[in-house]
Amino acid sequence: METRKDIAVGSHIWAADPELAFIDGIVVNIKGEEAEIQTSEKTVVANLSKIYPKDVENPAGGVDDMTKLSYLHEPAVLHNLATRYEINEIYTYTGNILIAVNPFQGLPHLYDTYMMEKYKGVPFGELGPHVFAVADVAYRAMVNEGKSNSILVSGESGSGKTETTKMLMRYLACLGGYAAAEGNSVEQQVLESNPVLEAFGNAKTVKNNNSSRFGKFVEIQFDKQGRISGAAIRTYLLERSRVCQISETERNYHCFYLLCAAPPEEIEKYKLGNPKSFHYLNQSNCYELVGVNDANEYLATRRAMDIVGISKTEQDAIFRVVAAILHLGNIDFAKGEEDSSVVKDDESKFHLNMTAELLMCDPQALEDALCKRVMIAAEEIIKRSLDPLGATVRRDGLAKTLYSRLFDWLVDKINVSIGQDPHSKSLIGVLDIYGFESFKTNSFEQFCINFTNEKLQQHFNQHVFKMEQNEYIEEEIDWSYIEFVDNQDILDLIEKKPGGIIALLDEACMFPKSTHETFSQKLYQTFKDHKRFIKPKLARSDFTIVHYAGEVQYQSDQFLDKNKDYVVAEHQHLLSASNCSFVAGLFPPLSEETTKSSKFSSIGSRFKLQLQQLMDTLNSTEPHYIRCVKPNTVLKPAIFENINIMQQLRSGGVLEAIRIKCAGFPTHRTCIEFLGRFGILAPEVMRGDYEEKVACKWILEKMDLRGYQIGKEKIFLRAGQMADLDARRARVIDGSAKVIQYKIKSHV
Ligand code: AOV
Ligand code: MG
Repeated sequence: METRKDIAVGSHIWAADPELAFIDGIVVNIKGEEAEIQTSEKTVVANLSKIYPKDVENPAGGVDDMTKLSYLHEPAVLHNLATRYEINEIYTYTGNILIAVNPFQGLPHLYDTYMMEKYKGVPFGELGPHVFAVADVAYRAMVNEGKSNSILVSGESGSGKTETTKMLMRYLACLGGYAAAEGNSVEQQVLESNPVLEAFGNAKTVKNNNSSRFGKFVEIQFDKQGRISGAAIRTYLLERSRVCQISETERNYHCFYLLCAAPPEEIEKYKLGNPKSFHYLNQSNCYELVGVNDANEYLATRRAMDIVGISKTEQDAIFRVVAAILHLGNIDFAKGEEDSSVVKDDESKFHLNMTAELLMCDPQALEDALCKRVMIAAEEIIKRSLDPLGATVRRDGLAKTLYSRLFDWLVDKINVSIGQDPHSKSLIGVLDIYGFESFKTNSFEQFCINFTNEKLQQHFNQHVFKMEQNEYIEEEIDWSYIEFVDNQDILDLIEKKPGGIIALLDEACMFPKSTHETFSQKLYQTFKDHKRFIKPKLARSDFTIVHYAGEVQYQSDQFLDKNKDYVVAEHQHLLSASNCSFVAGLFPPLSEETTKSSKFSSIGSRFKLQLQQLMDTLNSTEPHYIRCVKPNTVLKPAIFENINIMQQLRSGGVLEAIRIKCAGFPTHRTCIEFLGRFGILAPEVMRGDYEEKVACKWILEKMDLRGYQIGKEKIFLRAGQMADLDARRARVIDGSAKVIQYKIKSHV
């Protein structure tokens, strides 16, 4: 291996460190491939391939754009973010990608109206990095070029995506808003859709006290004058299991607690009480959120519902369904005759009656729908009893179905009420979607979420690559030999038709004898040579996908169940017959065909389709990226966990973007900057009266560098060349210092 030209004894460097990710020091000795490094605390030895040159001329407060870093590598990026975070500079650009580090504290001046005014119409990059700048550039591009734009916000749970999205929407509403002639303005409705959706789609998790449990794409439509004229909200994959199952320290969806804190007359009407008395809430010991008053939130949600156009009658029906779900969860079953089950005791009977009353359906029919299964076998209808466990599963199934239908209803209603502008030619889409997830156990939800992230990552890579190329084209330099590896192979593994994992899962779901084990066997067989697929040692049905952001091991045991979307026929009959038109409306009658066909509807395939539609929309827009970073796992301000953040930069594609840059010409400098820094390497050139570009060329040739490019105004250097030049520059400066010392000494 070639020894490194850019590292020598005396070089300031970063070395990999297991605790801090990287530590800085000075090389004091080099032996073969090993360097001895003096840090402020200790001496360490590191392989030359694991050390990175450190820019000692970096400004004290860091740089507001990573591309201004002399050395674009992991430690420099991390150090720059840390330096800025320390002084509450939470935003940093990487070219036109905005990195936002969650401050975990209110920084009100950062988002006030003064700030909004300040960013209006100012060219990108002129003011400090900010979400408003991203929204502004998207808006201007849309107004000036009539082209749709999109802003994609990503990052792991709790990193600040939803907060960022709200700021973007607020800024866009401010730019495109105008006083409505009557009623609530479109932009007001768009903004108030957030608290409504959060009440029903957000919950406290271990990672975030206000975690969105669904993905969201808000499409804001504008008229020719650049005023907001309509909006459409699309949501993705609400987490259904939370409705009846919550882990310790987490909560169910906010709306349940809000309703339990409603004014007394409503509590009386819905026969509610302490949340501790409900099975769907008391599986976890957490009921309250620090700093949140559920009673106030209830009223605020009601007000937001008024604004988005949900009538009082509808609101009443919505909360009736929410209350019904709580009562439903309290119906327990006991063993009846033979293998049947009965409603357990008087208390359960009370809840059964309450559920029926709130849903306005017949209590006996409800009991039957929970405890019995109707089988249709050759012209004959057989009613079979379910055992208590079977009945409980049914009960939870009904709760989940009701809740997800309710959520979908809300989204539809908001869309209808805000209204779409059929004439709008340009829109700004804002995407707030779940980031890459890897837990101890990963199920179908993580599979879908990570699939989404693979899709978006591909979009991101292509975009970053294209942007890079555009700059090269503008500067008229040769870029033809730059390549990058994308993640198409992982996408094929997941979504290829036929033969991808989703297709195989659907096949398994349609074949009555399949189990998760036969499904996994099929995967092992099909992908035994796929380099993105691993059968974990010792695992019987787990499988691992090598995602772009790292390996994730999935437990396949619930994949088949979770992929099947069906409403139990008895539940369908029961609720479509409800005397409440709202409840009946949640269960529109099925067409003959769907009732008869035994074909199931695949959640995975539907999700894949939704995702494809989303990608099509995004592909027709000019994208802007915001990468949110969660600085620590304790959700507190001023704590910056290096290793954790490195992992996020890696999985969020920030480092991937940098890798793409590095594959080309990571350092761009204007000729003037270049001469200012490196003129010292060729004083004879500087003395001559050369044109700047020619002078640069002379210096680069004298230094014997290869592969760089000189554009119209900028010098483009390959990875490592800047450090190489710096090392030589340091030697020259050091040399002349010694000469001066010598002169001084000989004078004495
Ligand atoms: P997420 O959307 O990325 O997580 P949120 O946007 O809900 O994360 O942010 C989590 C919490 O961090 C918020 O409730 C705030 O307390 C705080 N926070 C985030 N951004 C800011 C900011 N700019 N200023 C002040 N505080 C902030 V999830 O929905 O869980 O993936 O599914
Ligand atoms: Mg969120």
